[in-house]
Amino acid sequence: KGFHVAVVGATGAVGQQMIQTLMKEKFPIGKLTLLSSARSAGKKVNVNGEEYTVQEATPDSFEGVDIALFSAGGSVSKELAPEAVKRGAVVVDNTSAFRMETDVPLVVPEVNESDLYHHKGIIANPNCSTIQMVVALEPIRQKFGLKKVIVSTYQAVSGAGAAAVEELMDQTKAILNKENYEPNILPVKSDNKHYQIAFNAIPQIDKFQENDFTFEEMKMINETKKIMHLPDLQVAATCVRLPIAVGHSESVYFEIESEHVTAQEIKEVLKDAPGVVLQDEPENQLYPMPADCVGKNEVFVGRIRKDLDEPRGFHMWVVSDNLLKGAAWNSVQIAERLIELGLVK
Ligand code: 11C
Repeated sequence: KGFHVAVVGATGAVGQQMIQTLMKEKFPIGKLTLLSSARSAGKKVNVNGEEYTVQEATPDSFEGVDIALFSAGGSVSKELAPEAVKRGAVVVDNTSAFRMETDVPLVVPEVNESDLYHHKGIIANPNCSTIQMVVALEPIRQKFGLKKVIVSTYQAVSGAGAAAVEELMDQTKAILNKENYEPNILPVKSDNKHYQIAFNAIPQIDKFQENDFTFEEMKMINETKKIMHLPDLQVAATCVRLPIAVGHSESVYFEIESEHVTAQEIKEVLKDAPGVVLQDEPENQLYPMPADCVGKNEVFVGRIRKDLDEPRGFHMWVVSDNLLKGAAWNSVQIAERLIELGLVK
């Protein structure tokens, strides 16, 4: 049978990719319902040549829905995900609303698929920059153990939504044309100050927390420990926004438990790891770059080197399409796994 699938946030950067991914993956859809906040309701969306009118999401929108993919912001999820569950739907939520709740599994299928068995209606999809990092780290942990991770990110503006991509494009044109412009979205729409992103690097993604890390950095730290079931893992992150439309990159330093492991052994593990494409041939200048990963589901890893001082330390470069593996594809993949494991009614 086909499933009744609802996409909440259907007009957003991630929602659009969710619809395309459902189609590309030939997801077993019996009925598709496209929902949004009141602001975007009424917009038309074309799906495989068929025009859908996006409806305002209300509790009753979820009557008869089997699987609901949410990506319309944390407050929409907080209000409506429990309503969807009450009406019998399984929710895959792409916001940070429920990620750290103990009875909500936070899932990256390549890493902790078995956590799906404990779901109580809501499954959280992790933050994009966390997902691509744990896909690369988990196979290394399985073989060699993992003690410490220090990551610096180089993140695309689409992580902040479609309007941020528009801001980058408009600003770039304005600067090239020597025209005036007023930044008003990045780094964080609701924060006090806004800065130029074109031809710049902004070391702030999401709001600052009391400990002077940003919320994006704390998401990478806390979500990594939860997904990998390593509460004592040492993790630190610095998250930076760059003038790139799509594709997050990360410089990851990690320390393993085992000694005497070579960079070649790390490469061997990643070569066969699920969801990973190894692109690491310095002699041929082969390494991952965001421009090459747009539209692809995998996580690309390269620049693997052993640290010159720390015998258990390594460096690697990890790139992925933040809207696909970082969001839409990971959500659809969770939904596919739920069906295959018999966890959707
Ligand atoms: C960004 N990582 O690049 C953020 C976007 O918690 O799902 C994803 C926010 C989230 O701005």
